[in-house]
Amino acid sequence: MTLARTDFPPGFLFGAATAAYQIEGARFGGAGISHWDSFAATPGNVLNGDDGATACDHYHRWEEDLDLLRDGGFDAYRFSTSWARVMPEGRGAANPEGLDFYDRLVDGMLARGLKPFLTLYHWDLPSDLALRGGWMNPDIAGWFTDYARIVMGRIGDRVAATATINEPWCVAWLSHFLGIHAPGLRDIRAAAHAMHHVCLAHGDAVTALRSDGHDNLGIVLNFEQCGPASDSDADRAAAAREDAIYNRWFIEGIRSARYPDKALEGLGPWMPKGWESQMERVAAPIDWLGVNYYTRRLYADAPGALWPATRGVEGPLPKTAMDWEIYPEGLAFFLRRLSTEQAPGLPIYITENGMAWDDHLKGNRIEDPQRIAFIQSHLAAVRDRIAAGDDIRGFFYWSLLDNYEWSFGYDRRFGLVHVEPGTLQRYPKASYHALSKALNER
Ligand code: PNW
Repeated sequence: MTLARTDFPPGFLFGAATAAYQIEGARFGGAGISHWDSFAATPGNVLNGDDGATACDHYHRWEEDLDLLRDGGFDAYRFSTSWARVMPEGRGAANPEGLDFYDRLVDGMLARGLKPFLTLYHWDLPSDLALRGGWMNPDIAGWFTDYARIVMGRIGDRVAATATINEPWCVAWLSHFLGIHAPGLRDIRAAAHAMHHVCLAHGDAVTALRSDGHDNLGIVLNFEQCGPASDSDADRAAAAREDAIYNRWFIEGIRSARYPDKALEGLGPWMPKGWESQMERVAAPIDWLGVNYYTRRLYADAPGALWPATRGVEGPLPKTAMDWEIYPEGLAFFLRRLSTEQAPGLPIYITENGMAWDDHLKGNRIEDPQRIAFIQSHLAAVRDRIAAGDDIRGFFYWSLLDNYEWSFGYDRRFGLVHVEPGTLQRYPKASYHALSKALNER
């Protein structure tokens, strides 16, 4: 890696990210069942039928994992709390063992000089709430706010920054329209309701947490460049519809108290009653924005199909093991658009960026030059946007560990650190050492 810490402003934070269900292991220690437990147990939903029952066993190996971050020279760690671990039924009584775990984890970060970046919801919805309609039920705004207050009441005094929700596009659209994630629905009305309720839950939680005296509150959004499959007007319009759903709905709702008209063309008829009068709740002021960026996708018009009436088309660029095109220009595009048009003045952290690669242990080592090049090219995009004046405060690699990649199970590996199936032993990859070397140059 030719870029180093010295190419970034003083105070710029380098970190790595994980999420509870993907690494901890689930359904022990007093935790309840989440909708990912049952989704994964249903044949056909997840590659190889993998689930998060053991995952990386981080719940028992967290000290070793935090040591990896400290030894690598990282400044910060982005992690999430599991709602079902904290409140087994989603509402009502908290699980003391779960809260104690996160309390120790945060103290462990501080003891190692790592800034804790908390995400309150990274997809493991308690199953009892899913049975009540989950994100389709407007009551989720209250359920989520109560949960957020309990977590923050316990660890909010020691976290550096707090995000309400990870990737609301995935929570709402991928899960209720595309059917890829729990609860696996393909229903435009369910999706429209979830698209709004996830914004309400975010806004209400921010307002409540702020009134409890917490600060540095934000949200983590995912952005994917939506390109037209051809120069035709029809394909350009198709890409613009996807862009409105994916890259505009959430940030424009939160910053301008308005969802984009282009998305309402399709979702308007399916929205929950009275949504227009609730936009001020969505638009509660936030202190920072987390940007997750991986790739671009090309879209063609699909006339006659249900709105947004698009079809993904394979692009020409080199791809990762997810079949995602490697396209660092897209990261620069979003940083510029956010900083100049959609959210001027809002500090940005890159909260996820990384790649899956089919790397394997050879002896004790993993050579992953593709991942090193990926990190390098995306960091260069960040550096260029900082030079252009964007207020970007940090970069978190996804992910610290090879982990449970949702519908792809353990088959797709994003980690800087390999986790050997079976033994769960950790082996830092060449990319971990390269990034660590870049960070230790001062
Ligand atoms: C993000 N898509 O998920 C998540 O925040 C992580 O938990 C996940 O491991 C990581 O990216 C890598 O996938 C996404 O289909 C999952 O467009 C799917 C999509 C986007 C983001």
